[in-house]
Amino acid sequence: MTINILGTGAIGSALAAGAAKHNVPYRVFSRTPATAVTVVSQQDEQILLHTPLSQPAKLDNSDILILPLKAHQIAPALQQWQPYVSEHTPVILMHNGMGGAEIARHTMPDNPVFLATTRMGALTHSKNHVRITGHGTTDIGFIDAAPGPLTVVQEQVLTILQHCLKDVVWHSDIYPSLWHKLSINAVINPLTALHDVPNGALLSGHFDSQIEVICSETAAVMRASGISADAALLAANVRNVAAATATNYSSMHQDVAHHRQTEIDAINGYIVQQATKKGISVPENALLVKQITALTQR
Ligand code: KPL
Repeated sequence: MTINILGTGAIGSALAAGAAKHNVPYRVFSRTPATAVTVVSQQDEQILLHTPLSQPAKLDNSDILILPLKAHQIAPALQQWQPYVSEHTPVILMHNGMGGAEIARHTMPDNPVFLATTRMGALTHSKNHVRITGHGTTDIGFIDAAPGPLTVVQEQVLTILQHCLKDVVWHSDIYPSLWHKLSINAVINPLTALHDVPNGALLSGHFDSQIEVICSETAAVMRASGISADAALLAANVRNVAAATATNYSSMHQDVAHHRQTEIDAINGYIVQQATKKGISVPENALLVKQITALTQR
């Protein structure tokens, strides 16, 4: 069983380093020519990863395809890989924001698809240097929420991920975890990008009322989507994450700084889209989408 990791981003590289360390066979793929990444662990151990392959390889039932990519890279990546997987190849999506599940259902309708979100900290220092900054939990579950015992494939995917990442928790329904992560990203990512500040700056008091409004809009959409949510608790989670990552620049801040496409459509844009379907008004989220889009089109 080989794990096939798409991209050379921080989380994918951290995952590959975990595989390398625990003798799990792995391959890394990059669409653009790339040299091997070195991952520095929290104990300052240096792990040199395999050189990324630039072309997809034929996968069989026992291989796993993992996409720790940006939300907007999921559709082209799944389309590119679709001819190379068997309908039984497990596919794991790991991205900020939402919408990947719908794309996977469309592109690989028969594959076992898993959705994961991680609180592990990893930062790209230079093109081929990644540093692991914190060992947070990774939550994973199947695309279709299902209580009851795990299937053989689900058990295999969980076990292999647990070998690569220290702390992996299975959820019979992953959607509450994904929505809670989304509610944190919906505040920290656009505000830090718009105001050009690190995550900890959101604790200054200056952003309090805006944080409350974004969280109360998001909580309303979550409840309408069947996820229990309390605006004050969401805001408290945002503050905890901002405090725990105070000196970090959010991924959206970095995308804006490097003139890259942001994940705004999969984060606040997804909240607006779901709100529209449910007839809920979310003007603050809509404004953030507009402002970030304007910022990146300058
Ligand atoms: O996931 C993140 C991101 O930057 O995308 C947070 C949680 C905001 C940490 O920076």
